[in-house]
Amino acid sequence: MSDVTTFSATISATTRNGILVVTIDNAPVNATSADVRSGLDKALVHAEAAIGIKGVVITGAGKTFIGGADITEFGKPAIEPTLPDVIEKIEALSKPVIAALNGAALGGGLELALACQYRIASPSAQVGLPEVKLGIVPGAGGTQRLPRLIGVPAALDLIASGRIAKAAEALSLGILDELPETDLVDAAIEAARRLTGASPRKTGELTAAPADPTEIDKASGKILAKARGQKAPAEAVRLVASSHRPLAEGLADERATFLTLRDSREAAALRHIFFAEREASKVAGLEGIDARPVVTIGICGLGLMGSGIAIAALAAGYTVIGLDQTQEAAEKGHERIVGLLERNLASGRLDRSGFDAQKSRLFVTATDANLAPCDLVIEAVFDDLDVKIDLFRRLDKVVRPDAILATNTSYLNPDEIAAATAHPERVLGLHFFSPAHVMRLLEVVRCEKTAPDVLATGLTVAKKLKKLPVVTGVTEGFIGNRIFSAYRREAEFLLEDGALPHEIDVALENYGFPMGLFAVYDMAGLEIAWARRKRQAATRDPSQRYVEIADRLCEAGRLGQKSGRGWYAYPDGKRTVDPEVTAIIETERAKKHITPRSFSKDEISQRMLQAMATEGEALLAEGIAARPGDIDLVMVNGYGFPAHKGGPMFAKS
Ligand code: T1G
Repeated sequence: MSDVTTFSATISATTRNGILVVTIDNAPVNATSADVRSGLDKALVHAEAAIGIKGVVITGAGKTFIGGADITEFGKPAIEPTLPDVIEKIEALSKPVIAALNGAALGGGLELALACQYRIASPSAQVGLPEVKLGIVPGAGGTQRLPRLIGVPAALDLIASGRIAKAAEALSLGILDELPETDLVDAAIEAARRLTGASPRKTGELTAAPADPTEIDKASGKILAKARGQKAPAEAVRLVASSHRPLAEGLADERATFLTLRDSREAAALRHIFFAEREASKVAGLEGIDARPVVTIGICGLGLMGSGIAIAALAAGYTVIGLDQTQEAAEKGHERIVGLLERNLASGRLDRSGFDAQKSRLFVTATDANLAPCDLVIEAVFDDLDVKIDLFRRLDKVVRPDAILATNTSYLNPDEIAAATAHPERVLGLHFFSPAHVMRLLEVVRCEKTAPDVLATGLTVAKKLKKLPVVTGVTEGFIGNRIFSAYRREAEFLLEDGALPHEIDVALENYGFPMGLFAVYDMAGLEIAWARRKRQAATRDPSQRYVEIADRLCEAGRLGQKSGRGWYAYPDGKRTVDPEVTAIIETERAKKHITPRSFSKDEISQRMLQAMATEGEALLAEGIAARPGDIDLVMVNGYGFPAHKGGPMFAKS
């Protein structure tokens, strides 16, 4: 076994056939930390000087090549050498450097590979420059070298969207040179030897053809339209579109832009979301608790929500047994689910074998007893307490005592449902967001009696369903709907105080929401909230401010877009400010002797933010939410809160 040279704690190398094979070993994702950069720098100096070394291969240990720069170092004093220093040394080396991508090469990882003379990858490798998703731009040459390698339009698509490309696409784009069938490092050594003495392939020395403005607009138009006030995507477009400049000039502009964006509030917000997503599934008290095995999932109620959950479960590899009230309803549910699978097949999201495999794991029935094999049953039936309690009591007689029962209820108290069953410790809430096969967010509701391993199972299943699980305690509306209710209440207070629906909606869209609250309200329909307000009327605290405007609208038959009128009018389907609504609002103000005043966009958005943050603080104080980041994740992933503002708790911090 050839001897190993250690250049730093995370960088070691062996020499094989005159090629220095450098391995980056910096768990968990080989981020280019200061130690990685220092070790690479020393290895390159050694390779340049050593007569016996003819070339260099750089590869990663584990399942990632390099997951990117070490974002935990952001905001701390820079430690030399910087990543651009290392990358410049790679490109300047007099001997060929080969990147052997054993896994994902993202951000700085791809930038390092781009400076190598040859890039080969394992079939599982992925490449991407996802920096815009962190509110920054590539800061180590990506916006300058990638367009030189694959042209401006293709580079724009990857950099401005931050999307990840699989190995085959990367090969066809020209980012990768080879996907060897043989051992990756052996093939890389072979490539290094082939390139020894050949004319060097230096990406930085390629010239990027000047970009055609129509190409730029085509490649970036959609992305910028979705940016909704974010700076990074537009800066990424600017840098890539001007990559025909001399390399040094482009690199200097890119680095300065990266440093400015890296220290921005927007980037801090997106890093907050990035780390919050990874914190959310670390639940106190579950360390060392194993999840129960789940192979077969029962789904009760095969309507829109149940079918969406079934699609997610089938895609995750589970067997699904769907139950509905009658065989006819069950068959209709089966049709609905297969229809969704066929849409996935038609769109290319599923290939034929995947479609057949998933369809073969779907069963439907109207007989409770057929749910006996289920390890987990999720109910998505009508949101009525008696209906759910009756169902869980029936299921108690059918499924094994260790099978888990999950309620998808949005507003009912899962503790009441659990209390009605024989084994309340096996009950938890899995609150999906509709459409359940699209929305990532999943509130995992820890009921009073939920056993730890049942909660751990909920989290494990959520991850397998490719959901973003956030644990919540039991309160009306859990985290998301409770905050949304506070946000809606504040909006109605603002109406009484002098603002109009469209003014509030414009302020929220200006802040970064994709749609204003009242427009969303009209789309969802006003009747469900009206029914809930009527249910609560008898027990409403008279000392609490209550706004009756929404009730007046509903009483006037203004139930939202479907009824043609709601907070807005919809002549020929177009959302339009309606003077009738303004008159209703003015009447309600007069009843309370309120003298209306005008509000600026900022005042409106700050009042709405404050209402959400105040409710969030209450959820933390009550132990319903474990950490502010969890609340931010729910509002960003379930309610359209702009991720580049970090969520209500971050935004008000
Ligand atoms: N820096 C520091 N820590 C990171 C990290 C990074 N770049 N990426 C992940 N981690 C941590 C993460 O917080 C978690 O920590 C653990 O690694 C496992 O992560 C100069 C400036 C690589 C696809 O945006 O997309 O390069 O919770 O659960 O599911 O131009 O991590 O264990 O304590 O996500 O296997 C650009 C971000 C950076 C990619 C692996 N790169 N990472 O997924 O693991 S900016 C990115 C990912 C940049 C340059 C610029 C994924 C992954 P803990 P994980 P995974």
